[in-house]
Amino acid sequence: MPINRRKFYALCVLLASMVFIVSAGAEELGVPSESPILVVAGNITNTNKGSRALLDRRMLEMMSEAKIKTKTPWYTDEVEFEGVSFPRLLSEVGSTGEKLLITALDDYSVEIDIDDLVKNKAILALKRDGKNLSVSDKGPLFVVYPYDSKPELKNEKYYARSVWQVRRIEVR
Ligand SMILES: Nc1nc2c(c(=O)[nH]1)N[C@H]1C(S)=C(S)[C@@H](COP(=O)(O)O)O[C@H]1N2
Ligand SMILES: [Mo]
Repeated sequence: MPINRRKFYALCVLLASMVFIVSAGAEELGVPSESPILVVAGNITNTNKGSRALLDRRMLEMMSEAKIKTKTPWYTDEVEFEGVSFPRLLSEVGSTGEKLLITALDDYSVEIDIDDLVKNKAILALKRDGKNLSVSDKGPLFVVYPYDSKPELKNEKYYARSVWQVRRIEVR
């Protein structure tokens, strides 16, 4: 089939629009269909409620691709956590910041450099040993580090950054 110049341009425009639609879709955060369990605020570009990003369990499960198998100060045996890596979470919300203020249901909060979370491969865990973390078991969301991966993580500094019952993250 001969392709003339007109057809070639039309094809280019079509391909360019397809690429545009796909990439725009990738940045779309979506909206929660259940009660949100996490609010992300601050320096983010992908929002779904005013200036904030509200995420329900389903949305977080879609992003959940990270696992950490480790011993911890909280359980006798080694456990396996499953959840969302910080690079994934922060790309979904379009983070433009450098630090996170992570706040829990009991109002405990801690500010952590994003670089530290990423370098040490911390995750925002949704599950432990295949089961959703309940509020009575440090859920629904728990910041965990792979404590067994480096001696410096088995330390009060990192235990204090292991925020359980997380409900809000402010990107600063
Ligand atoms: N939600 C919440 N997470 C928290 C804390 C807290 O008080 N509330 N304390 C932190 C500190 S200082 C430490 S050392 C560990 C201790 O966890 P534990 O109290 O279950 O031993 O959790 C961290 N995460
Ligand atoms: Mo602590």
